[in-house]
Amino acid sequence: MSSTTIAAEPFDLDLDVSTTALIIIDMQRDFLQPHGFGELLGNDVSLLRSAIEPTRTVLDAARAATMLVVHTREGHRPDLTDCPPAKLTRGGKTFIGTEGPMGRILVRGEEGHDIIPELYPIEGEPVIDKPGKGAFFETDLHIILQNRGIKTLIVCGVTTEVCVQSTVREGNDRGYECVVLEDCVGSYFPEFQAVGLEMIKAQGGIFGWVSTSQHAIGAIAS
Ligand code: TIU
Repeated sequence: MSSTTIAAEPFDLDLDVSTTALIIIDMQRDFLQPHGFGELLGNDVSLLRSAIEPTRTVLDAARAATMLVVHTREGHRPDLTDCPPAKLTRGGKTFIGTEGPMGRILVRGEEGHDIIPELYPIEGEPVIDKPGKGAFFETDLHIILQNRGIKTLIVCGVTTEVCVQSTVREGNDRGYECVVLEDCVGSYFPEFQAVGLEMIKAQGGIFGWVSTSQHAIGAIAS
């Protein structure tokens, strides 16, 4: 047991490093790299890229502490049979499965679907391929966490108001204490970044906590 406290909002949180996992959400090339799908849609990927370096420092600390590290990727089977029609043709436009700058968009096995080199998983770190925004929906994340006795999730990744929030809401409902690191998450929309973080910690931490990479590293290393 290695009990510690992470400085967080709306209040500091006690955790045990042995029952804490680092969850890195969808740090995929298509969302983060210049000339990827995200940029093709007109987004400024630098707003997401600022999360890479702080996340890497937390990842290093988690690996040094032999914490469970889980990576997720949003995407679908090449035949798209796991992609709901409502997602596939949203707004009358079809992006998923079409040819993008780094292969078929949001399709497993394609270059753009994979995780950026800076945060690439190493052996022993589960990678969760998820068809939805939340990492618990139709995946084996919950049983992986249960089998390791995980109670607390430290959450990084993109985007703050979409896949990060969906995952934190799902995790909170399953009984996990979820801490989002504000400098390790990113949004294409600065106002959503700010409000997305506010929502989590409002009302006494209605579905989680917000902290920073520095506080997380301090807690993990203590
Ligand atoms: N990973 C994730 O958040 N998927 C998205 O589609 N996010 C957007 O903000 N579009």
